[in-house]
Amino acid sequence: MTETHFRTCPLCEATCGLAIDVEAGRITRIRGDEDDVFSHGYVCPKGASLEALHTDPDRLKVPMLREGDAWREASWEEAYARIEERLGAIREAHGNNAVAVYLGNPSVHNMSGTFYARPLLKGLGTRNVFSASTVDQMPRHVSTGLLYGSPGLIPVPDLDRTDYLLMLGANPLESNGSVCTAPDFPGRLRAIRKRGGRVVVVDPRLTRTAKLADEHLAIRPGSDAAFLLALVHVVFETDRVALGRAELLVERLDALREAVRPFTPEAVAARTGIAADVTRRIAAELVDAPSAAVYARIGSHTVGFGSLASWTTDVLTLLTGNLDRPGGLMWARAAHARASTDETPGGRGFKMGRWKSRVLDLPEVMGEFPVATLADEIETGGENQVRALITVAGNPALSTPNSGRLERALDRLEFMVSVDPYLNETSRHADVVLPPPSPLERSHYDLALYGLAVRNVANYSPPIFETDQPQEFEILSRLALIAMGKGAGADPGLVDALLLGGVIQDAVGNPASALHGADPQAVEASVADREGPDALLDVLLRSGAYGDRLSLAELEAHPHGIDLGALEPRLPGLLRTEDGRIDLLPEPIAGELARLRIALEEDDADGMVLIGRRHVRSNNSWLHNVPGLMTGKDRCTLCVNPEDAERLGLQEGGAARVRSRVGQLEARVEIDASIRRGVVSLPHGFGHGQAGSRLTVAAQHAGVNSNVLTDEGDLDGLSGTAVLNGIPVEVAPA
Ligand SMILES: Nc1nc2c(c(=O)[nH]1)N[C@H]1C(S)=C(S)[C@@H](COP(=O)(O)OP(=O)(O)OC[C@H]3O[C@@H](n4cnc5c(=O)[nH]c(N)nc54)[C@H](O)[C@@H]3O)O[C@H]1N2
Ligand SMILES: Nc1nc2c(c(=O)[nH]1)N[C@H]1C(S)=C(S)[C@@H](COP(=O)(O)OP(=O)(O)OC[C@H]3O[C@@H](n4cnc5c(=O)[nH]c(N)nc54)[C@H](O)[C@@H]3O)O[C@H]1N2
Ligand code: SF4
Ligand SMILES: [Mo]
Repeated sequence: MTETHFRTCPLCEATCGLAIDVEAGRITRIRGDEDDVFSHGYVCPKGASLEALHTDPDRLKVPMLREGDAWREASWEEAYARIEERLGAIREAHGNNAVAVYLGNPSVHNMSGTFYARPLLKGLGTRNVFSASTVDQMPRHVSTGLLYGSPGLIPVPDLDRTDYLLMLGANPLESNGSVCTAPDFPGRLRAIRKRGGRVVVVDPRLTRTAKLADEHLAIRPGSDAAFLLALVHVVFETDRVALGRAELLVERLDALREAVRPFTPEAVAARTGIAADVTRRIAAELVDAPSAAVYARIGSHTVGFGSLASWTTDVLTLLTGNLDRPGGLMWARAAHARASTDETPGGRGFKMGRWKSRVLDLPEVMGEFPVATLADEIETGGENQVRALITVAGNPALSTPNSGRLERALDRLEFMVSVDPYLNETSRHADVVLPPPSPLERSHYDLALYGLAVRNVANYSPPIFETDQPQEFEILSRLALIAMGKGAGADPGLVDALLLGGVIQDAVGNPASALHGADPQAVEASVADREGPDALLDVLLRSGAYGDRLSLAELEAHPHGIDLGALEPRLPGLLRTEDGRIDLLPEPIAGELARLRIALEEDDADGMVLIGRRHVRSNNSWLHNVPGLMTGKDRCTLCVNPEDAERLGLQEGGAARVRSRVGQLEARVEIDASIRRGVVSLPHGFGHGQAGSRLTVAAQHAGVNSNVLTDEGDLDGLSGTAVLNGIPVEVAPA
């Protein structure tokens, strides 16, 4: 008998609904769930790979312990005991900061990671916290914090209603979208054009997304901030500022006008490679469009002025009257979010740099340091040196800059723990590896992504299969208890109780919550039969923005999800700046503007630069072990423009040596007219087949690691995010 389970795919940000057929305990088919309220049947090739992930013989089921150079399987109790002993000794001798933590990307796609990493961090009491955010979206958090007072209040382009989308540094036809949750992003883009709207893509490569657009601007890497500022300049110059819903909220409009005066389209054209008349026309189109949204992602953010670029996307949207209105940039209202206190703008405001990193004096942002400086903290002796590391759902050995140096640093650690289902390039350096269950063995609800969605949606999936492995929230709880000094044998339920107590307190104390005034013990009793994250989620839903009608039981009764409607205006109530207003020229931005003016003068346009790319059948570093996703031609190639290839003497399929300030590698050449002259592109997440790892399929498609070339010394000025695009390189035949 076939049973069909409906489940949200947890692999990327698109949150597609899957229909998974199971027969006698085995998956027989995975397809898109036609009835899913958000994705309507859309899937990408990765969705179906959940079966292969689940049955992957390389996926770990029991903890692995290092004995010298070899691995052996261990019981959970033995693994926790080893961790307690070693971490305890290191912290006792060297203090809390001697233990660092790195949280990787999948921890955001997983309720365990989202809820239970915090008690671990709290228990450890370390300032050495790092995450994939500083090789990704931290610039977006910084600009969001500066504009709206809280780094989580990120607005998204209202894709389904916009008349004009200016998209920079994003390739959703491969990535399926980022910091903008929109299943079938490609279809939503096509729909803009079908209803008579216009899509403009700014990217050094003529990507599949750019091909779908009305217009492609092949910008020079690293110059998006300059281009966007020139657009702002033109909006002022042509006197077309129309603030719309932000009219009574903005401050220092005149100061901004002055600050962008130098960034004329002519002044930035050499840097951006975009002709001044094109910039002027795009600005005019933006202001003339009935509605417009400016959306930028990783190609614009992981560069030297990434936070400035991110800030300018919002400011441009705001100045053209498109902030917080249908078709512009808008805010989602997630079902699990605190019941709305939208009526009262104001708050504590956004602060960064409250403390600094030990070695390079880099400011913390959102309580963490740039992962680019992790190696510094491990290698540099002295008080507070990092001697132990815990990685959760991360593969920094492949995903962070100057990975050659980081790998050497990992070898110097006195102790390392990885919470990870694989022995891979990172966990091979660990002393203990703790494997969580597969995605199909846990419940799922997209805590992080529904706050970034282009519609208000809620969808919960129960686990499909049972498992003997502890759930990841239990693993993280056990680590938290060790960190709190309660010992490896303590009851993990203590952590659940701690988290639940906090959530219930908020729920009953918040006047806007449907649980306001309820008896905390009664609320606790009402979720007594729910496990870990599910209990927390239920209380959040019942006390959230739709708490009068939503609960976990209600979501369980709707396996295809519940549509809560199109995005709605949220200003001014959601603003969390101290004065409840939007400062158009905060001091950190003024500083970046000054720095950019100098950089524009110093620009030299001669050398080659490296950028990254994604392929729809990849997911950063960790889906290369799925055979079905690795068929077809080699994807880890260096794309080179035909004119550059000829000038440099590179042959199709031949080997090129690529050298940067920090490293070098050899890659196979793919001559590709779609890439801008002077730019080469290599995907990240490859470089498999390392000794001590156990990724049989990935090792057969090893490829090379592009982060051997990226420079840990080159960071976005405000957020400390690594520069991963626009790396100066020399390219020659190998
Ligand atoms: N298939 C697949 N999907 C994924 C992932 C994956 O690895 N594979 N990863 C997921 C993750 S973690 C993320 S964060 C998202 C990222 O999602 P996206 O931001 O859409 O990422 P990319 O597809 O890498 O697109 C970035 C684009 O920026 C361009 N670019 C490079 N430098 C510049 C520049 O200086 N300026 C401009 N304007 N463009 C530039 C590149 O050519 C590329 O086309 O994707 C997610 N989805
Ligand atoms: N050059 C260059 N570098 C980049 C990028 C780029 O565009 N160019 N993109 C950057 C971006 S956007 C990101 S997000 C980072 C990603 O950087 P990371 O998050 O460090 O790396 P991932 O490749 O996502 O590795 C995820 C790890 O989590 C494990 N894992 C998978 N599922 C689970 C789970 O449920 N629980 C646990 N505990 N572990 C799990 C996998 O086995 C793998 O080891 O890479 C960044 N690096
Ligand atoms: S686009 Fe693909 S990987 Fe992303 S959620 Fe949908 S099916 Fe999963
Ligand atoms: Mo990412």
